[in-house]
Amino acid sequence: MVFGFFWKRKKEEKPRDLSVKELNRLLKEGKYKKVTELLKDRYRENKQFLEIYFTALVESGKIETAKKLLEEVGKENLPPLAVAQLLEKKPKKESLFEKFKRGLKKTRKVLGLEYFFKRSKLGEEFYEELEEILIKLDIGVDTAISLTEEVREKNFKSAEEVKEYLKGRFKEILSSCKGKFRLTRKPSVVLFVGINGSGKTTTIGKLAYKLTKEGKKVLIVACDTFRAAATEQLNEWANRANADFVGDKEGTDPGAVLYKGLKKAFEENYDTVLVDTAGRLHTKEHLLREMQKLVKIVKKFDEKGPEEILLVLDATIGQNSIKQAKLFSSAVDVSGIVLTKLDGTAKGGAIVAICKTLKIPVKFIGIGESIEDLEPFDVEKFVNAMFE
Ligand SMILES: Nc1nc2c(ncn2[C@@H]2O[C@H](COP(=O)(O)OP(=O)(O)O)[C@@H](O)[C@H]2O)c(=O)[nH]1
Ligand SMILES: [Mg+2]
Repeated sequence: MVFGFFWKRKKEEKPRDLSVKELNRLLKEGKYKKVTELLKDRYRENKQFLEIYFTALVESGKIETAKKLLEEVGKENLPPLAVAQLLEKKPKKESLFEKFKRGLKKTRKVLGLEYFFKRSKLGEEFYEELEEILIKLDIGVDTAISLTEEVREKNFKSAEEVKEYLKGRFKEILSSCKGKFRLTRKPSVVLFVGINGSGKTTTIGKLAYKLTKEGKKVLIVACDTFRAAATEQLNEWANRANADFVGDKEGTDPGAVLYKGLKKAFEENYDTVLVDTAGRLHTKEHLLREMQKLVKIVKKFDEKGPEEILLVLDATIGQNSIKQAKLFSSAVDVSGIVLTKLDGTAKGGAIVAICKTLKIPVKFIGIGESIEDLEPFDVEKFVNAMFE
């Protein structure tokens, strides 16, 4: 430790005494803001103050300040756990492309896409491995085989050329699934459907956050009344996203909750209504009928029905999600797909199979569990992030 770092306190100053014990107690109670205030001008007095101050900064999310301090004094002078925690936090200003890259890290890393295309020799072995990689990407076996065949016939000179060609082909295929999420009505009703665990509730929270940040007045309606925890979880997301919330107790008729929510939204001039639904009922038949019933109720308020019916699919199950999509599409007019958990899978290519088979626009992708981890699907950025 550089001793010069600590200021010598001037004699005439007689600050209120701060005991390390008291500060640690405040930390324990989670009063991080208070601790940072108390130590803001005094953390240089001794090492304990410095450590406590740094921990409080990290805990309270003052990432930039904490990083500056880390740079200034070095990690050897700070509590290792708090340093680790800080380093794990995502950089504040992540560009959209960086975000996509983070989201597709697994897809890229597990398959070694970055290295694969750095090879110098093209030959039988290369093409065989290429086919295998494309199959593992989960773009669909047929597509994997036919793309490999195409590449073979082109007689490219380098792996780099192959990569560029494939990127182009992926973009071509995916361009049929471009689709903007643009709400035009007031209120716009967005219905979220999908099986349990696919990420509906989380996606609603993330989307609500995006919309309220744009200044929209957002109402979230909890029609998954099958489980009590579902309503609670959604209510929490609504709070975090600064959206209003309508829900009822477990077992209430989802239609009744929706009616109540829509009435409020139409009377109180909301911009957007995000409707969460159950992902599992007693039978599939029952579930699909329930979705149809909810659409009918929306039509009582807006004869055109929901402006969007978004089907939420879990990317980690890869192409299996196609079956789910067909199931829901058989009952309601799905207008878009949200593909979640892309960050948690190497099957990022499944989007190609989904797109080819279903031709339903992908409106958003989920690339993490935090509130900012939802992005509009951008074909260019997506494909580039997958290969780079
Ligand atoms: N890693 C990751 N996890 C997600 C994402 N979206 C949702 N999840 C997680 O998936 C789980 C199920 O999500 P939930 O919204 O409750 O699904 P629901 O049953 O469809 O409402 C939760 O643990 C979420 O945190 C995502 O984009 N990435
Ligand atoms: Mg849910």
